[in-house]
Amino acid sequence: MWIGVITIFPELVQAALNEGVVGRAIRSGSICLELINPRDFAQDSAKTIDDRPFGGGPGMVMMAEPLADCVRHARTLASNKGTTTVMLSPQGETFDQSMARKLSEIDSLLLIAGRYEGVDERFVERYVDREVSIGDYVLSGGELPALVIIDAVGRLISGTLSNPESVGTESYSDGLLDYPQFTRPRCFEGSSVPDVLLSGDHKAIETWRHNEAIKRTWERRPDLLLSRRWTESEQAVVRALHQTDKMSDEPTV
Ligand code: 4GS
Repeated sequence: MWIGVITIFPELVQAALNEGVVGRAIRSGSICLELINPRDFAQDSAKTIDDRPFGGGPGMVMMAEPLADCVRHARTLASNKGTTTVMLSPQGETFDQSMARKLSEIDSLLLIAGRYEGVDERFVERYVDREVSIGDYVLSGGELPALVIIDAVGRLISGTLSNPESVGTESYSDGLLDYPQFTRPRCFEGSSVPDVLLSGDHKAIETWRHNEAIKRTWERRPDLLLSRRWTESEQAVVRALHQTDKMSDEPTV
């Protein structure tokens, strides 16, 4: 997969992508990463890429022309087919695991990380396919959101994870939070590992983990469960939760 990032801080983006699973994917060639700096496309000797907003107000706005030149250049670098151009902004659709899955299937992705108060809307209208937000808060730049997308998408690309099975069993992949994990030692500060995990009974372990995942999801993120059809085991676990101790802890949604 080809991934381009348009940013005035390419060193910031590069530094984060030298490490870990995605760093390895870049070194191995599963991901081809290209960083493009709008300053290189500025039209004056001062390399200006921002200007004051028409209509007044605080802060600066990124100019349309250097960004447009940047995108046109980036598209010549991207491999063959059409590039999907995504701009990171709080005005976009909220990023989630299902969007990550869909983006991981495309051939080439161009991410635009803005700075300042915003980006000239005429550039957005003409060059951006979709705006994506990583959450309802305001950051100082689109670089961290771009890195979030690259990380979530990059680890799904084939040849990236050494154990492809772990993609399928983790949080959100089936709409549930993860079950609790334990490793050695068996006893830590007086607290021991649940017996079932030491039983060697693989079927019992699988059932326990699935039930724990449902419990956690119901207690911590009821919205995730309520937004989908419930399986038999989900209904049973939630019913049992209510019958035992904590009717008072029932989430209010
Ligand atoms: C986000 C966000 C963001 C908005 C960038 C103000 C600098 C900043 N981008 N998800 N200008 N949240 N962008 O806060 O994507």
